[in-house]
Formats: sequence, structure tokens, C-alpha cells
Amino acid sequence: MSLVPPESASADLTKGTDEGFRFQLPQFLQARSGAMTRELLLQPGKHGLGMTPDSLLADTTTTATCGYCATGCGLRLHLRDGQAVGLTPETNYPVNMGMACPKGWEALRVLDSEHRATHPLVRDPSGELVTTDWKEALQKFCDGFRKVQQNHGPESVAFLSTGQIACEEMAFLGALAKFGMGMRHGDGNTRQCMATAVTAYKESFGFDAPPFTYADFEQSDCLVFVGANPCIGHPIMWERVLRNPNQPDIIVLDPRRTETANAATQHLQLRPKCDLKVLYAITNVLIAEGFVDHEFVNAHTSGYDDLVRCVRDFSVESVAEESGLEAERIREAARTIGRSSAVSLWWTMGVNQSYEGVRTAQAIINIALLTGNIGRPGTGPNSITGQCNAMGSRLWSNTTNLLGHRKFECEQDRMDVADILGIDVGRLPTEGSWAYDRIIDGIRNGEIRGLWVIATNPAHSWIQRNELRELLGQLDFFVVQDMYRNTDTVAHADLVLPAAGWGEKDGTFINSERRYGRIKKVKRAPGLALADFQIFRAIAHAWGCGDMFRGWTDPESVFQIMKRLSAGRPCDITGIEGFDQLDQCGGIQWPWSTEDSQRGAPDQERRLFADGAFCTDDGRAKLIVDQVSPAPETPCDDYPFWLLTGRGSVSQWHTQTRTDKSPVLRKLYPNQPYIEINPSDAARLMITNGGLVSVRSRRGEVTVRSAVTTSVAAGQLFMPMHYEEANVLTLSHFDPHSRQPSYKDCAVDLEPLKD
Ligand SMILES: Nc1nc2c(c(=O)[nH]1)N[C@H]1C(S)=C(S)[C@@H](COP(=O)(O)OP(=O)(O)OC[C@H]3O[C@@H](n4cnc5c(=O)[nH]c(N)nc54)[C@H](O)[C@@H]3O)O[C@H]1N2
Ligand SMILES: Nc1nc2c(c(=O)[nH]1)N[C@H]1C(S)=C(S)[C@@H](COP(=O)(O)OP(=O)(O)OC[C@H]3O[C@@H](n4cnc5c(=O)[nH]c(N)nc54)[C@H](O)[C@@H]3O)O[C@H]1N2
Ligand code: SF4
Ligand SMILES: [Mo]
Repeated sequence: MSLVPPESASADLTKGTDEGFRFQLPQFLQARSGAMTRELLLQPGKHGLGMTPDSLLADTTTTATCGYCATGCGLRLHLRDGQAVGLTPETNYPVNMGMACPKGWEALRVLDSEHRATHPLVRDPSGELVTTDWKEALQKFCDGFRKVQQNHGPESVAFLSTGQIACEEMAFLGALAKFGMGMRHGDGNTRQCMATAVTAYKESFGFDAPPFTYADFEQSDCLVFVGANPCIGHPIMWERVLRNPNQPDIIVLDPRRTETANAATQHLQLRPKCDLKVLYAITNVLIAEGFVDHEFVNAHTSGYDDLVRCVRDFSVESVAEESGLEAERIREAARTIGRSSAVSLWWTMGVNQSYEGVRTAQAIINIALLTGNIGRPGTGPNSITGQCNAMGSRLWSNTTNLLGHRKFECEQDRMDVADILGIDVGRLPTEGSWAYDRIIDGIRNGEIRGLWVIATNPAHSWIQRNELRELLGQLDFFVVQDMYRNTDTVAHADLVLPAAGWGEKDGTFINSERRYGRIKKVKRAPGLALADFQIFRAIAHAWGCGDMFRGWTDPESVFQIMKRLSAGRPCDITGIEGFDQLDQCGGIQWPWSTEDSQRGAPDQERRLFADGAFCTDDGRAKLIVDQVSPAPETPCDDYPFWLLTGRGSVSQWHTQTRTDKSPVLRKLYPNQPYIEINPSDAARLMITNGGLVSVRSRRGEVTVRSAVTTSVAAGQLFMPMHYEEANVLTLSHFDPHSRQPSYKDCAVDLEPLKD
């Protein structure tokens, strides 16, 4: 098989799409893929990326981790007089080895924008957002939330945070909001993203512990990607796959023929939401055909008999029919997994964003455990993280888990944290936060009256967002803290706090393979914008709880507090000396305890569970199985299509507040919203490529362009989440265990419109 991307990746894309929807589909498909990334890597500068002439004026350089995706590439920043004037991918970083995708290359450019929030803004009586200073902004912040708490109780104010600020900022926010300001409820956009993987790992391994390291991409002889499209979402991880010397089998489970599926040796193009059945059928074959590693299963797992009983009901033939696959393809995939000596199974949002995502993730975990594919090079049931610091949010956000992945409900845990922080244990809530959707319910029924949103844009990204926008309007007091003042969420705010962004502040991020890496201040934030860290400090002082955070003077001092909070836990980082050591070692993966550090310098690649000892009470990993449930909203006569949503191109990031500020990135994706439709459906409905269509669900209706392509199957449609239209259509429904929204399934109709 060939792992080399199509030759024609060199199509001239600089013609761009700024002036309208003028792309030719084949060119566009390459532009949005990893193939394009490769092209850019080989010839930096060709499309306007890379070293700017200013870089030649640099007098010194430093390194930092990229601030977009959880790959966590190292970037080298070229500085003049202490200010960054250009960047290049870092060659000496174990993650990316000199590669970066277009977002990374353009990371500095998006900081200079007329849309930056440069001053605090407050809504005046006429409804306009007007500029103010920090003194008045902090006064408004405290008066606004205090008034709500006095009238409706301390728990009537909540926060929604993010996987895109530094660990030290997350810890500060969580501690300030809950221990300082008396809030109980605060959740993050990681609920939209990683909650399913967190719950699945916690239940199966006893701790939220992704076991892998990126070297595994290069060491497997079989890689399985379930609901993941790394060519788009994690292009540098995909580059690592391309470096695999073993001519690996690549099995992709995705209803769409994605860029990743195109490069696979086996594409199981299953119907949407059939993964659990298909994975159980694969498990069934593994058991029936003798591929189980009984020695490993007996020594290190529990629940095998229940699993055998459960999957017996999922015969390959019946599942083939229900999932739209050929029985032989399911068998072939199972046998490939069974016969390979190092299998790694990777999953992302096609699994996590599902109403039965946790059990699906656990079906993947089960396959790895049954076949003994864990703790060795090239193996693992591996959830790939989305945002640059989603892993940080899992450990340090103090939302549903107490700091360091402890439990609010556990008295000993509360006492430990109070002791380390030197605060009264009575200040710690005795229960975790409501999940995101419950906070939204709380706004609907008047339990939540004040909301503070930090580094997330829910008015675009939350499921069924029209309703959310209405609810934001019902709040008594609403504060948004963001880098830009033109986001969909800022439009609803009573108060806007201007934040510095990546490149304008210090701290640490944790990438997908558990690697702590540094971000650095290499540029002055515009106007009065402050690092989130400084905003939290100023709020603590204004609120009157500054004393509690006396030692939290800068990110590095908070990192030292985090070390103490991690001691003795599976995420122990007491052996990391400090920020300088992170720089010297190319980042350090957790765990790295004092005891580990006595053995020498940290290895660059470490994986978990090599000894088969898991974090559960009995040390065994749990094989967890469940009933399969039907999708809540399936296509019908009125809404005959499945709508899938997800990432559209390498050059677009989420709600586009950042990526649409780069003229280079804007040339690499269609600027108008579009929906992908199969040629047979397009022909039947007389829809032309690029023509206007109206798309309708039970929640709302939008007008977008059509993109006719065989990458979606007949009866299915795909709309990138980067356009605000997508979540007008989606349906509020959730995984019952993780409360993660099921963004990738709902029923819609579409019809052509006249241009
Ligand atoms: N360029 C870019 N990169 C990004 C991001 C970005 O916005 N832009 N965001 C980052 C973040 S936060 C995240 S979480 C990751 C997401 O990274 P991915 O999860 O790889 O991206 P998605 O496109 O959301 O979803 C992956 C695939 O799931 C498939 N899918 C939909 N329904 C099903 C199903 O029922 N079964 C299966 N098996 N597959 C299904 C979709 O067709 C899609 O191809 O990307 C990260 N990287
Ligand atoms: N239909 C559909 N919807 C989805 C998804 C999907 O696949 N389909 N995917 C979901 C997933 S996986 C995710 S992760 C979410 C992402 O959804 P969001 O978190 O809403 O998306 P972003 O655009 O990343 O929003 C981040 C915000 O933080 C701001 N920001 C950036 N850096 C900083 C900083 O340092 N400080 C501060 N204060 N602000 C900053 C940005 O300007 C931006 O407004 O979307 C979810 N929504
Ligand atoms: S792959 Fe992710 S971390 Fe690497 S440069 Fe691109 S956005 Fe940044
Ligand atoms: Mo995400």
C-alpha cells in the first residue's frame, strides 16, 4: 500500500476563496487535507506561510508549544527586542520534529487584528458595548455577581471554561470561582469534546489515563481509527503515521470517505451510530477465532465472562446488515487485528460525540485488553485529545473533579486539597459541578442567573445553539472573557474582559500523550488586554479573597502548587523541577514523580500500564459492556437525511474567531458555509455543485452552498462545525454517562434554492 498522498496536492490554491464560493472541489479536498500540509511543509513560504522577512531581523529565538490542537507541536519563535517577529516549526521537539500545520505557521498573525478585545467593555443602558477601564470592569464584575448571589444564593452563578488556557490559569479559575467566590457549578467546553473518553477511561482503568505516546503511531503494524479524521484534525499525528516503517494495516471506521479513510487499507464505511454493534461483532470474531490473549485477560482484567455473553448476540451477519457493511469486511478487520503483533486503536469525536459514546469507547478499550495490546510499543486504546490543553482541563479545571482529579464528594480528598492550599476545608463544595447541559437547564429554569464564560464560544459551538442564544439573553448578569470582541457569545455579554492570547502569556499545556509543554509570552498583548492569569488575580483581589491566593503570584508558582496537589496520584508530577526543565527536556509526560526523577532524566517517550497494573481497586482493568440503543432521531419521510458534523479543513479552527483573522488561512478554505452531499442525492434533487440549498431540521433552517462529493454516502450529509449554521440544526441529546453532546447525528431535509 502507499502512504504517500496524491500527487496533485500541488494545485494552486492561492487563488483563494475570499471573493465567494469559487473553489473547484478536487482542489479544495486537497487543500483541506494533510496532503496540503505536506506540501506546505516541503516548501514553506510557497503559499505565504513560514519565515516572514521580519524573521531575518530576529536577534534571538525561544520555543513554545502551539496553541491550537492537542498534538502540541513545538514552535521556534524568532524574537527581536523580546517581541516575536516570526516562527518556524521546532526541529528538536519530540512531538513534531520540524513539522507544523498551517494553523501553527500562522499562529502569530492572528494576534494582530482589529477585532481584538483591547479594553474591557460594558453594556450601557442603550444596549451598546462601550469601552471602560479595569477598575470599573472589576467593580461591575463583583457587583453584578454579588447581587445575583445575594438574591438567589451563591450557587446561582456558574462558569463555563475551556481546554484552551494554561493549566495554571485553569487551576486559578477553578479555585477562585469555587473556593473564593462560592460557586458550585462550572464546567468546560471539554464536555463537548473529551468527557466521553474521560468517563470511559475512569470506569475501565480506574483513572482518566490515556496510555499512549506518539511513537506508537510509528511502531504499530496495525492502526485502527474509529470516528477520527487525523488528516484534518491532527495532521502532524498523521505525519507520524506516515513515518511508520512497518507498512501497517490501517483500518478506518467512518461513515464518510474522509481523507484518512482514503489512505486506509480497510475502510469500514458503516452507517452512522453503528459503531458499538460493529465493535461487538469484531470482538465476537476475536473470541470465536481464538485471538484472545488469555494470559493477559486472566492476570489483568475483570468482566470477561459478561463480555463473552454480551457479544454473542452480535453475529457478523446481523451486524453487517444493520450497519450497511459486508460481513466479510467485518471479519477481515477482526482477523487483521487478531493477527497483528502491535495494534493501536485511536478514537476521536466520531465516538466521543455520540449518545452511546462511553460504551463505544469501552468497546475499543475491550478490544485492546482482550488482545493484550496495551503497555507495549505500538499498542493501546488511545483517545486523541482535541484542544491544546483539554488534558489540562481534565486534571486541573476543578469543575466536575476536585484539583488533581480528586473527588469533591470525598472528605479526605477535600482535606488534602485544603491543607495543600492552606485554606479552610469548609470553603470546598462537597459535590462536583453540574455538567454543561445541566447548567444550561439551570438557566432555563431560573436556578442559574449569572454566568461567566472564559475562552469558549458557546453561542456558536453548543448543540442546538438557537435555544442557547435565547437563554443567554435571560441571564441577570453575563460576563465573557475572550481575546476578540466580535464573537457570537460576546454579542450577548453584559461585560467583556479582554484577554491576552497564546504567545502573549506564560504557562503549561498538556498534549494528547500526557506531555507538559510550555507556552511563553513573546509578544505584548494589545491595549489593556491581560493574561487570563492576571485577570483571575485581579478578580480575587477585587472580590476580597486575594489572601487565599497570596502564593499564586505567577504561573510558575502555581505550577509548584500543582506539583504538590499531584503528589502520590497517578498524575504525579513532583519530579518535574520547573518550567526550565520542561524547556530542556522537550516537554515531560505525566507521571514523573520524585522517585522517577531519581533514576535520571525523563525518557522522551513513555507509555502507561506496561506492568499490567491498573488504577482500579483490584488493579485490574474492567471489561465493560452494555445494551445497544437506537439513535434518538433517525431519518424519516419529512427529514430523510442523516446530518454529520465535524472538522472541515486543516486551516479552520472551531468557531473561527482565531483562524479567520489570517488572510493566508482564509485562502485555504471556503469562506461560505457549505454542506456535502452525495452525487446521487444531488442529481435526484437537482442540486448543483456550489448551488444554494436550504437545510431544515426540527430545530431550524439555514441556507448554505452545496458541495457535491462522494466522500459522503447517499442519504447522509456533512456540514463543518466551523460555520455557525451547523448547530442551528443539531439536536440536544447526550451520552447518559458522560453528558457529552451527540453532535454527529440528527435528521434533516434539504432542497435547492435559486441563486
Ligand atoms: N483543523 C482543525 N483541527 C482540529 C480542530 C479544528 O477545529 N480544526 N479541533 C480540534 C478538536 S477540539 C477536536 S475534538 C478534534 C476532533 O477531531 P476528529 O474527531 O478527528 O474530527 P471530527 O471531524 O469532529 O470527527 C471525526 C469523524 O467522525 C466521523 N463520524 C461521524 N459520525 C460517526 C459515527 O457514527 N461513527 C464513526 N465511526 N464516525 C463518525 C465524521 O465523519 C468525522 O470524519 O480535532 C482537533 N483538531
Ligand atoms: N456541530 C458541532 N459542534 C461542535 C463540534 C462538532 O464536531 N460539531 N465539536 C465540539 C468540540 S469537540 C469543541 S472542542 C467545541 C469548541 O467550541 P468553542 O470552545 O466554543 O470554540 P473556539 O472557537 O475554540 O472558542 C474558543 C474561544 O476562546 C477564545 N480564546 C482563545 N484563546 C484564548 C485565551 O487564551 N483566553 C481567552 N480568554 N480566550 C481565548 C477564542 O477567541 C474563542 O472565542 O465545539 C464543539 N461543537
Ligand atoms: S498540528 Fe496542531 S499543534 Fe501542530 S501546528 Fe497544527 S494546530 Fe498546532
Ligand atoms: Mo474538541
